[in-house]
Amino acid sequence: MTITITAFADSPDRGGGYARDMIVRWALEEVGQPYEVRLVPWADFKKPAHRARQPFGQIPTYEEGDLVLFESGAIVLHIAERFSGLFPADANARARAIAWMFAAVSSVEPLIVQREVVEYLESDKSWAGERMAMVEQRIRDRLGELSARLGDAEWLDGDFSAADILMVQALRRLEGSDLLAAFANLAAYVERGKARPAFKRAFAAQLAVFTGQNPLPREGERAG
Ligand code: GTB
Repeated sequence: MTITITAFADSPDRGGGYARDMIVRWALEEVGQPYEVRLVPWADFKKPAHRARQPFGQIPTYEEGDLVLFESGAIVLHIAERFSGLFPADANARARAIAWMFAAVSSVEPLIVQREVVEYLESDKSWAGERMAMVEQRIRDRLGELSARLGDAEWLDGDFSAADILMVQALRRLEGSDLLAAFANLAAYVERGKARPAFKRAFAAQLAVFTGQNPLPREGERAG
């Protein structure tokens, strides 16, 4: 059954793999499922046709037969349940992977998003400097906790899972700041995620929307 996702026709990240279709692309690449992409121009985001797929008029969405899903975390959860490769077989390990998925989207990423809010939407306010210092300290504290838990493990809980996709993508939002670099094991964790062939294919596919060039071939396909 054909899987179709939505993505920005004109992504503000200029193909940097930060827009949230990247999460869905990466998950689909990990499980080896081909997908089609419906590119949504800015003018169509809040139109009824797109809101029928995504009530807030955002990307990404996921369509598979009669199923229409929104929220990147829920989409990755569905992909991990539907196809093998992103969840452990053991029921308890799977429950822990789901807990880490929630941790990424509700305990780590919102703090990081706050920093972007200050940077992009509040920087002209008289209190922006003070607020940024507070927000960055909260991020440092949370990263310290995450770093302590990760220790020298490769992934969050045993083998690579759906949770690592969400966590790596959340932490990638700090690329270029010294906040991530201050925690060597977290920076290395992000690099491990980015080194995965599935990440590279997803990244190339997202970048290709921006550059108009063909993405990397998927496994088993010939380049050219
Ligand atoms: N909770 C939802 C989910 O996870 O699916 C959030 C979806 C969301 O924020 N979508 C954004 C969107 O559609 C795009 S990804 N925005 C348009 C709108 O709200 O009208 C967020 C994003 C956008 C841009 C960058 N960037 O330029 O680096 C990074 C991330």
